[in-house]
Amino acid sequence: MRTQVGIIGAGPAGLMLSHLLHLDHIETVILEHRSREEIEGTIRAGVLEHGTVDLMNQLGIGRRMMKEGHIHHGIELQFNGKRHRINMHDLTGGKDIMLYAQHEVIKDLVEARLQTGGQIFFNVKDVSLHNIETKNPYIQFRSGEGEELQRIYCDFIAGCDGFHGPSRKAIPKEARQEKQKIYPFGWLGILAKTPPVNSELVYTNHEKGFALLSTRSPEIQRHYLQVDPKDDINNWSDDRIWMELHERVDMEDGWTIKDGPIIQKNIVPMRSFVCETMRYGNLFLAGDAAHIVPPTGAKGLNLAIADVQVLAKGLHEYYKISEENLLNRYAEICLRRVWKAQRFSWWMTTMLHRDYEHTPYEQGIQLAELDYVTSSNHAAASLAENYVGLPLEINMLHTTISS
Ligand code: RFL
Ligand code: PHB
Repeated sequence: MRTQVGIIGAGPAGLMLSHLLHLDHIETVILEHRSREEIEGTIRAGVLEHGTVDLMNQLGIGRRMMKEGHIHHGIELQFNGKRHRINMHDLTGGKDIMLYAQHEVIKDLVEARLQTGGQIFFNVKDVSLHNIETKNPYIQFRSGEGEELQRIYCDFIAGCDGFHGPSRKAIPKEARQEKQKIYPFGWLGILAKTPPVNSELVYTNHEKGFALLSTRSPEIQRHYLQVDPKDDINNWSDDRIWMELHERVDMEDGWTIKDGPIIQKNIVPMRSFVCETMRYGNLFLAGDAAHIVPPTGAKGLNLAIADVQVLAKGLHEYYKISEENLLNRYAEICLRRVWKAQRFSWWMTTMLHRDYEHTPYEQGIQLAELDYVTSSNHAAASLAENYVGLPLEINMLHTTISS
C-alpha cells in the first residue's frame, strides 16, 4: 500500500490532520489500534478554545457542536470559601470557550473522514515505523490479531499516537530532546447524573485539595478532585467522593453541590512533558505524542489541533509549491505555542492545587496569587487570554518568517 502521509493514531490530532489534508487533496491513511467504539466512547477533554471552535466551523464539521455544545463567557475561581468570576469574554475583546466533549469531536471527525472516503484502519496491531530518517519511510502493521504483516509506504509519517504510542520512541533516544515535570497530584474524574450546578466552570483551591466543577449536558456533569496519583479508585466509594466534593466546594452562603448517581470514575496522574524533537527525518510528531500538559489549563486537545494546522500548511507548501521552509520550521513554530501552553498549565496547576509539602509561607504566596488574579484586571486579562487560546502561529507567519 502507498499513500502520501501515513498517520498513526485516530485521536484529535490524527483525525484533524487527515481531514485538513483531504480538503487539500493530499492522501492519507490512518492506523488506529483501538476500535471505533472505543475511541468514540473514551471520556477526556471538555474545553475547546475559540480557535478550535472556529476551525471546526470553517471546515464544516461544527454543526453538532454548535447545537449540543455550550458557549461559556467566563470561569470562576473559588478560594477561602468565596467565588470570583473571570469574565473572559470582556477581558479578551469578545472571545469565549466551548464546552463540548472530546469524544463528540472524535465522532464528528470520524464521520467526516468516512463520508469522504477516508481510510481509517481500526483495531490494527504491532504498528512500527521504519526508514524514518530517509525519504522513503514506511509503517508496518497487522490489520488484526494473527494477521500477516503489511506495509504502508509514504512520503511522510505523522506520529499522532498520544503519549504512549510508538512514534516518539522510534526516534533514537540520543536524538530526542525531552523535558518533563511530574506533579505529586492526580485527578479523580467523575461523570454524574445530576443537573448542572453552575452555569460556568468552578476551579476551587481548598485546604483539602483542588476541585473542579464542569459539565457535559443538562443531565450529565463532570467533576474532578485532586487526589494522590498513586491512589486506587476502589478506595473511592460514591459516598466518599460526594462527601469530599461537598467539603471542598460548598460555600459559606449555603450554596451546595447536588449529589446523584456516579456513572464513571477514574484517576489520572499529572505531568508536563515536551519532546522538542518534533521532527526527525520524515517523521513529524503532533499532539500528546510530542507534549503533555496537566489538564488544569484545558490545553492538550487544543495544542494537538494547533500542531496539525501547522503541519497541514507545511505539507501544503511541500506538495503544491515545492517549498520546504515551513516543514523545516515545523518544530520551531509549534514549540513557541507549546511552551506558552506549558507555562500556563503549570501556573494554573501550581496556583490551584494544594502541595502538602508546602510551608505556610508558600501557601501564603499561593493565596496572594489567587487574590491578585481575581482583583487585578491586568492579571485576569492574562489568564483569560491564555484560557481562550493565544493566536495561532501560522496566522502570524508573515511576521515570523521575515524576522
Ligand atoms: P490521543 O487523544 O491520545 O490520541 C492518540 C491515538 O493514538 C492511538 N494509538 C495508537 N494507534 C496505533 N498504534 C499504536 N501503537 C497506538 N498507540 C496509541 C490511541 O488509541 C489514540 O486513539 O492524542 P492526541 O490526538 O494528540 O490528542 C490529545 C488529547 O487527547 C489530550 O491532549 C486531551 O485529552 C487533554 N485534555 C484536555 N485537553 C483540552 O484541550 N481541553 C480539556 O478540557 C482537556 N481536559 C484532558 C482533559 C485530558 C485528561 N486526561 C484523561 C489526561 C481532561 C482529562 C482528565
Ligand atoms: C472537563 O470538562 O473535562 C475539563 C474542564 C476544564 C479543565 C479540564 C477538564 O481544565
